[in-house]
Amino acid sequence: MNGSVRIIDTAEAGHLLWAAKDIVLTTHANPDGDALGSQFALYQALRSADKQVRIINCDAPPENMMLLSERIQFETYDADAHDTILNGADLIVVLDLNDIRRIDRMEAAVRASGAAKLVIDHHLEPMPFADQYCSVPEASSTAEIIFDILDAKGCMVTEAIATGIYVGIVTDTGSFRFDRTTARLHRIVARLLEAGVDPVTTHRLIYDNYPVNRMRLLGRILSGIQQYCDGRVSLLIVTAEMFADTGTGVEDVENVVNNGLAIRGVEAAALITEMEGAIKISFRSRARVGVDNVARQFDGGGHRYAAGATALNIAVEDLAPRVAAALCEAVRAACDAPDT
Ligand SMILES: [Mn+2]
Repeated sequence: MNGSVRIIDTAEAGHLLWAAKDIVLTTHANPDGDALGSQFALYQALRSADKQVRIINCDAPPENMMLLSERIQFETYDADAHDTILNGADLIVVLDLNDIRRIDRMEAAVRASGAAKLVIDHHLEPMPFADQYCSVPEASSTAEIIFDILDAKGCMVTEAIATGIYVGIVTDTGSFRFDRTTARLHRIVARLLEAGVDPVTTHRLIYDNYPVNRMRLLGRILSGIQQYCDGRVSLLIVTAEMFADTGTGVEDVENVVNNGLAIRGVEAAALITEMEGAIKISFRSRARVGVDNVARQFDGGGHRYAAGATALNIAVEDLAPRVAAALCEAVRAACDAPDT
């Protein structure tokens, strides 16, 4: 843990939130279900405590988060409209990230703002930039931390709050199958269902609500899957050409990396996504293999079993063999170590 990062617990985080009047919530670029669900729940709770709250993100919510974005306003950052608001706030809450660079084009404005900054997050090893960190790496999701903050505060869990938290938990646990899916988490989920969450409709709106083009893109990606290291590493690649051919975008490859891990015998997988001006790498692994260290070799980071990095100034065909080699090395080190 970084020494210059001030860690606070959920009770203290609740105190800070309730002491503020004018609050901005923000999160990482290409916000996912956990980022948006956490914002949605916190927004609802703070609004019912009569706070001024705005959600300002660098990117708009994806289509499959309409169940949230139809109910409240997720504003997309525009310097002319929002810098004054960021400056005038008492508190900026940065959710679901441990590295300020992940707020992308909002970084300068958030850094420059005189508002206090609170990070609420579950990624490992937060980088110092905010005043306080409610950092809980053992949490399944940022949404689970939000639940604990609101619970410690004695805040009533309404249907709206419960829905936001549920969306965050479901998406970050891969529908209750990833690491950190605990008995405690299921007890929280029971309370969310009691508060009125409809799991059937929620799941359908998030996962069974894709445009057909996404499926055509998925077909292209999966048919090109590569295997290395005796079938223990799989690599998926999506090029700018595939996006163009199928009329899709980066938001359509969310979670696609998990297909690489769904193959028998695979211990680690990566998805390489060619974007405009950069290449995104998503890593996944299971059991003995950790990919956080692999991501760090590419200047990224994340969790043990789910991590990511961004590569610049390199072509996909040059990057792919390096990613494959790094994953093979991690698999061999973890699985082929001689018994001592
Ligand atoms: Mn998360």
